[in-house]
Amino acid sequence: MTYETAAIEAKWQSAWDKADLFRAVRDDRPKYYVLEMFPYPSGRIHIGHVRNYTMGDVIARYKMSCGFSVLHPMGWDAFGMPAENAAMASGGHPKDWTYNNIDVMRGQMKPLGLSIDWSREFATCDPEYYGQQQALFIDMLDAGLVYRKPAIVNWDPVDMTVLANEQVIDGRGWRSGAEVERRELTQWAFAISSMAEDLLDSLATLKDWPEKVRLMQENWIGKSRGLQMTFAMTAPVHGHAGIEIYTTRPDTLRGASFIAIAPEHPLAKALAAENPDLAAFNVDVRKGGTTEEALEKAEKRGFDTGLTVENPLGGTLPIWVANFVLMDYGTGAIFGCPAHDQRDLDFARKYELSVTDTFVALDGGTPVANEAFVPPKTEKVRWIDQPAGVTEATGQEAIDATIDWAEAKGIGTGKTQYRLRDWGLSRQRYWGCPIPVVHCDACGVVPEKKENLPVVLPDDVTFDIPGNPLDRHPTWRDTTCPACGNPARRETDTMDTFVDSSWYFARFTAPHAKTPTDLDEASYWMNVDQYIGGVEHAILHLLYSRFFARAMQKTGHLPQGTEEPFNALFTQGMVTHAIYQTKDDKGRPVYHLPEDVDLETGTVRATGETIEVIPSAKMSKSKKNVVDPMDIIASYGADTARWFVLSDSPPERDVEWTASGAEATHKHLRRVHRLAEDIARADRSDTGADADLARATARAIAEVTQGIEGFAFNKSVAKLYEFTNTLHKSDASAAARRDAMKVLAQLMSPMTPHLAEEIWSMMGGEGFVLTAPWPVADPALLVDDSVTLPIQINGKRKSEITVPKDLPRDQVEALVIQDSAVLKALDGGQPRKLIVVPGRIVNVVV
Ligand code: ANZ
Ligand code: ZN
Repeated sequence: MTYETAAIEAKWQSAWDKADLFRAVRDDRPKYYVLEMFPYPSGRIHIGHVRNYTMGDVIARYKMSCGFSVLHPMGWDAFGMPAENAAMASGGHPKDWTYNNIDVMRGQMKPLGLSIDWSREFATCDPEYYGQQQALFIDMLDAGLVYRKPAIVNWDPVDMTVLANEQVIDGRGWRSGAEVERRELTQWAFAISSMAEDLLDSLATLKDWPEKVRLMQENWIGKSRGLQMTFAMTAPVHGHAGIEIYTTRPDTLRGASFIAIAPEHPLAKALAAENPDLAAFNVDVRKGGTTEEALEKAEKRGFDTGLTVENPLGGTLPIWVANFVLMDYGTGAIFGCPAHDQRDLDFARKYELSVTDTFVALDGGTPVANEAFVPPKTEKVRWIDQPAGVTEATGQEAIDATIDWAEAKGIGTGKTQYRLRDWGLSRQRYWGCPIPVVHCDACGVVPEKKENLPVVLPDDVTFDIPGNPLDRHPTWRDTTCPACGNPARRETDTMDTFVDSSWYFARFTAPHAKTPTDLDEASYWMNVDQYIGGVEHAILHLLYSRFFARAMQKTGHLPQGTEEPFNALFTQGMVTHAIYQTKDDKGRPVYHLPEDVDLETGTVRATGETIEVIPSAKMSKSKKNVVDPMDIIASYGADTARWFVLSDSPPERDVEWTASGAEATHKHLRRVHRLAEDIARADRSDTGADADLARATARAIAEVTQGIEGFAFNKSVAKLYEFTNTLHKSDASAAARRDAMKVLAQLMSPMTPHLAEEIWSMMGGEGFVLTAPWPVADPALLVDDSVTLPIQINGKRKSEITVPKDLPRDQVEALVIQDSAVLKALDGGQPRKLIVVPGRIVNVVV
């Protein structure tokens, strides 16, 4: 028989299904919950998915073999813009587009032979799921964890619609091309910043998370200690007697040359009411979108109010309205310090404001013109007329001293501040979870009654005109008030799709419960023991999930001990592929499909042009370097695809897909298959090599296991190659080789489960290789590597001793004093000195 991948893989997949091996059941085994970040149903699975799910599958299968009751679920992060965009482009319905894609992708995932409990599958756009999300929302509303507040959104003035950040391209609406404006709307927000401190402190407990992810979260939460300080107005205006600013660099106070307030600052608004120029300025500078990037890039612009504040260090400072000051951070007002802040310097140069240094480097180095120099926090510098009186001090010392000084003078207070803002969740879109509240003229905002959930999205909507179709759907939008029964209006905003993915891991523990979770099930299965996904989710998704776990505890939907829902996190690298390119006559790159180039000659087959190879690039359709996992499965089988994505590179790094690598992988698996057939037929008597093979087997078990446990699958794969070679060359007895082959099948089973089952059955293994207990290496067989140490007595070589290589020093010593030559020299006494140089020599002084 040859290695018929299609037949073998289909056979074992249906056998697993029939035996219902992947259903997560509660029993007396310890539990293990492994989860890969669930996919967005974009249309087809890509090779990156294959790598992600294969890694999860290795862990899941390994843990099953180790005797755990494993939960390994899969679902679909199914709401979001692309479905609406597709509907707008092709006239279809987002729901059809989404569920069709799910069917296609599920169909592509099944042939991979993943050990998924499909009975728990759900899509976040299933009313059963989002109805429970609505219930959770209402409970969070009761608990004060979600509230309404004014927020700034991107407004497309031509399409008359709110845009998501990703729909703003270079400051313009993606469809209309119109310059985007910032508008203030009342929006729902989750009170995530109220948990900032806990979300920060608790990062330290996440020992099995990548350091870089913890650091990214820490920076995102952005704790800083600064000074909140009031500058008295020279003359009060509109009831404003002073301007309160927030600074993280109070040490630079002496360099303050102006005050800048946000266009949305109450004083700016009050002044704009009677100053049309300022009103126009305030509107104008809010064009171009709300993204941090847009704000960062925008040119610094200001409006001089003509007003001033008193500077506590003497004189006055002018008050400007500036586009780079944000209303929702700190106090919405700053003092500008051009010498030490680049933004302030650009601003000061533009509007001819003064620039005053507050320190010089100890070596007397002079500041660079037009380049702001932030005082180093940890290095000493010499301060000039520092208000708190410091002379030579680090930035941090000067900051602390200035805060004390301001507090003593009664003009400010030290304040800890977080960069983390509350999470605005309202989206003016159709394809999302409806926010389950009703607006009533008499009662205000009223949550929908739980028995009326889910608030289901209406199907009869059109996407031919811009805006949110829910807004123009009267029979859905118009309803009655759950409190008073009078006519009322449904909230037409839907939830940010990040909400859907912030608690799905908890829902998997009881996917059909009539409440968001079933506490009993959640207590059993939570936490996720191993979470695996892309580093692109290192900040928002993980932070939101950590917030939701806490919120679900507060609202009684998760038990204690789940506030950090992911015990261990692994972020995997990408699968890359070379780009093959030539240049056209204008020097622009032209990309070629792999099948159109001849790699031996390095030319384009059709034209003979020489290609340039850009190695290991991110796959992209436009660069023609995408490999379709379905093609690989069709030509080589799933096991080849699985084995390849695990080999060559550590899982956290990128792995480059190459046709030759795939070919070599397949050849290897075919060889293993043939070897198994040979061994199954073999009937040889003992040759004496059995002990060597047993030792090689023990070492393979130990190293493959270590590789899996330590997320170094590439090392496990490398060891399996080596062990296969050993087995191939071995002239041990038929029985010994059969035993070794069975172990090889077991060790390969997490990576190439179909081939492993096939071999297991060829070897007469009982049941499934998956359910056979994971092999254990005999420790005695692991310490076979021995060394021979010469023994010197009083400097002369008198004897030698052979010991296992890793034998601890004290055990070597114990053996040395029993050596006959040593016993003789000691003559019943104790050695004066006994020195073991591990692996080298033993010196005895008598
Ligand atoms: C004076 C100063 C001098 C500042 C200097 C920086 C450097 P982090 O550290 O990221 O929290 N700031 C405060 N509120 C702001 C707002 N609403 N919009 C825009 N900028 C604002 O940032 C804190 C610093 O950002 C503050 O410290 C303030 O500028 C500015 F050499 O005050 B600083
Ligand atoms: Zn009412």
